[in-house]
Amino acid sequence: PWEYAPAPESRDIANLKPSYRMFVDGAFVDGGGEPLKSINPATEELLTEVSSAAESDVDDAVRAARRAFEHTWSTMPGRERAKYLFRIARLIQERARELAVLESLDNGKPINESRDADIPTAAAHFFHHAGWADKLGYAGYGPDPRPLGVAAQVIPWNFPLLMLAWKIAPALACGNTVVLKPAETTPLTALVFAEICQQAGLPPGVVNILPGAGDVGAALVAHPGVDKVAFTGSTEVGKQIQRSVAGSGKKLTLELGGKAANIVFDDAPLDQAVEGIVNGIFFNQGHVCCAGSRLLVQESIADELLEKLRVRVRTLRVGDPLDKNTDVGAINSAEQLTKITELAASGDAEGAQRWTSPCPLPGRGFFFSPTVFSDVQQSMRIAREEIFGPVLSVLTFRTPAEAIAKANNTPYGLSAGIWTEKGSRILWAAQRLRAGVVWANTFNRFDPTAPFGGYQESGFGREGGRAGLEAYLDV
Ligand code: TXE
Repeated sequence: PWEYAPAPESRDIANLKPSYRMFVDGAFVDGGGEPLKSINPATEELLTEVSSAAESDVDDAVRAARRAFEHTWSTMPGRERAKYLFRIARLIQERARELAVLESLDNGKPINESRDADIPTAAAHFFHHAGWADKLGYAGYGPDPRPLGVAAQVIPWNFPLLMLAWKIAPALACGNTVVLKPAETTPLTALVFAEICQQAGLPPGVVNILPGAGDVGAALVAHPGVDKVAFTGSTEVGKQIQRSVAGSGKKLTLELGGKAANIVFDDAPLDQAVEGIVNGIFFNQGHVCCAGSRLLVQESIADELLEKLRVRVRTLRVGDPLDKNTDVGAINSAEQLTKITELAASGDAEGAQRWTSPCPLPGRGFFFSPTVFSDVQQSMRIAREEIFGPVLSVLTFRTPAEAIAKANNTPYGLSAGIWTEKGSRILWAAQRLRAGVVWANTFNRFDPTAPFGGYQESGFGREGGRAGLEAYLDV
């Protein structure tokens, strides 16, 4: 084990404050809940304190959003809403360095990921949706699609600012107002986003940010003043929310867990596939709903591919999220580390072969070594349950039909990957895989123009592109 401390200047770059407040009706205010303690997962040190909402704050925020919806935002011409969204996008770009460092401090993800993926993609979502705001009549939903009203949005901790952008940008473009609850372990960039809304001159009440734990999320989605609920998180909580809004007339979209198959056929370019497998499961410590957590490899090339994979995984650097050379950062919380550790132990107990990267881990903080399980059977927990960590389960297949059957043998259906040189096989497989996204000879590619969402227990509704607008419009 080795010790490190984050560079002291990182707190200054992130503009870290001793405390943060909620954002309601255009102002930063104290919430009535027990303040959240924000921990740096890479050091276990206290970063800052964040005011948390009580039930009465939920009511205030929903009322503010309703007033803003009725009096300013829904009646404003789309071209005016577009100007605000463009301004927000540009301000995210201007404050990108601050946001990236803050995201890595709060979440534990490597700075090269927050810098090159999270923050620029968040800005891209606002640019993309700014473009829609005055063109909704051309979106294919009729000449005059209407906004729904007040959107209650609950997001997870794995991509804090990016999930916020996926939720808020389309809602605003379509003329809705928003009350968003960030995850309890990662509220900080959402509150900087609130500052950006102020800087952009967004009318009060259009965006409200309520930090808090699950009880705040539950009160928010159940509030009678809400017209639309959008949730990204665990399948378990997604089902609770589905029950909570049942019969209320609220429109609902859910983006839940996954157990994606990354399928490598015997004709695949292996070195390229290895890069995609590594990206698929070790990007963001595997805290990715569409992570390629099951590798399905054709039996004839399994030994060769696994050897190449181990050689590559050995080169991954695990550790300080603020070091630009780090590939795998910290696990977001002690709870998540416990979950990963327990699920990996079930793999040992059920007879899978564990291989662990030899990279030494820091002596404190929440870290988990990149891990590859081989000899995995479909019945094992590590083949069925979402681990949401840097743990890959390797299964083999002999025929293409067997690959599809194994890939689809899951209650989830968010994403899948195919590696093959044959174009016809890509189309054949994509038609048969029950997954919202199928990547071919690549993985984890995101673009605001492309719809993203699941089948089965991975949820329903799409985010991004023209299809994503439907979730925020009455058509
Ligand atoms: O999720 P929760 P957790 C999966 C992943 C992970 C597991 C648990 O497998 O290991 O879920 O993570 C709010 N009503 N994913 O416990 O609890 C909560 O405050 C309304 C996959 O963090 O679902 C947070 O803001 N809201 C996933 C958000 O829901 C409630 C991303 C998500 O937390 C609530 C995250 C309630 N009753 C975890 N209870 C993905 N799809 O990417 C909690 N929340």
